[in-house]
Amino acid sequence: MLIGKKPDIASSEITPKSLWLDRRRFITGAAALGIGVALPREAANAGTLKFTKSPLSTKGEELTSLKDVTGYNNFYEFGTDKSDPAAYAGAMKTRPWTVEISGEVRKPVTLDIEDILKIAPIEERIYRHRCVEAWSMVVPWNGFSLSALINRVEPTSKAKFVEFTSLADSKTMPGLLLPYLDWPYREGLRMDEAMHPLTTLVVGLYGETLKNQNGAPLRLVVPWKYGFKGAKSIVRIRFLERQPATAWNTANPSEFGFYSNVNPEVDHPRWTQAKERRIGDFFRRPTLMFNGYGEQVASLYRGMDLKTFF
Ligand SMILES: Nc1nc2c(c(=O)[nH]1)N[C@H]1C(S)=C(S)[C@@H](COP(=O)(O)O)O[C@H]1N2
Ligand SMILES: [Mo]
Repeated sequence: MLIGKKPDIASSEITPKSLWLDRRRFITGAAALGIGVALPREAANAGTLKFTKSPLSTKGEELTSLKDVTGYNNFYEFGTDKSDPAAYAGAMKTRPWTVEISGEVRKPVTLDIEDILKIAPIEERIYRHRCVEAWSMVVPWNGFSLSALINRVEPTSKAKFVEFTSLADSKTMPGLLLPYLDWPYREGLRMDEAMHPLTTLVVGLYGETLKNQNGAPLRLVVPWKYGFKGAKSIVRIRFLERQPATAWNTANPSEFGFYSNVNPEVDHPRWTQAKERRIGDFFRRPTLMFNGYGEQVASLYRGMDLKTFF
């Protein structure tokens, strides 16, 4: 921008000094680690996201620490221990990354992650995050409503469900060798659930791009459903006329339903869902119907028996 005004000035002189200092510090650090220093200057800032605060955020809840959100994870492709994803997911390559959007849409497209980041303004959305294992967190996710992407590809009238497929890369994912699930990880939503504004495509948390263990570069978050509905590291979004098979429902249909709405009245066959342990707390707390989002989403299920459609 300044170049037009002062064509004689060297770029090093118009770069704010603080940036150069940061860059120097970054390069020194990278060199110490033996990483090549021929990185673009942007790399020094890679990871920070610009965002606005969403009115959809849950209020009055204490945030779970960044350490717990990034250190206590379920991502079975990297192992079943809560510490496995943080330990092993770093091997997954998240650039370049494309997402195939196909099926019952007028405009099927394969989008680069860089273009997905520009679909809608990134927001901070603080949501309760409830795992089917009866623990919970409160996470400041960064992302935007899935509906923004859906509107772009113009679903046909036949599109009744949306299927999400995660990456399955045997070179970097040791968990694929084990038969917990029928890989790749797949999840699904009914079209009206997918279009609900709370349903979020997440690209970051705590104002930084997602770490691999949380599902970089793109994952789903559906705050009124158990955490497993939130497929990580998504490579395909497909629009379907019929309800898709999902990884957990296929593995154990009596334990994991398609809907998976957080519901304290429908126990998992092997444990109660009436209470949960908030990570960081000692005592358990009562679980809220629809994870506390009933006011926004209960109408989606009017007339449905939620014990049958669990
Ligand atoms: N691809 C993939 N996505 C996944 C999982 C997984 O094992 N593989 N685990 C699910 C489960 S059970 C939960 S509770 C959440 C955990 O998300 P978090 O680790 O970011 O808290 O991711 C969900 N998405
Ligand atoms: Mo979970």
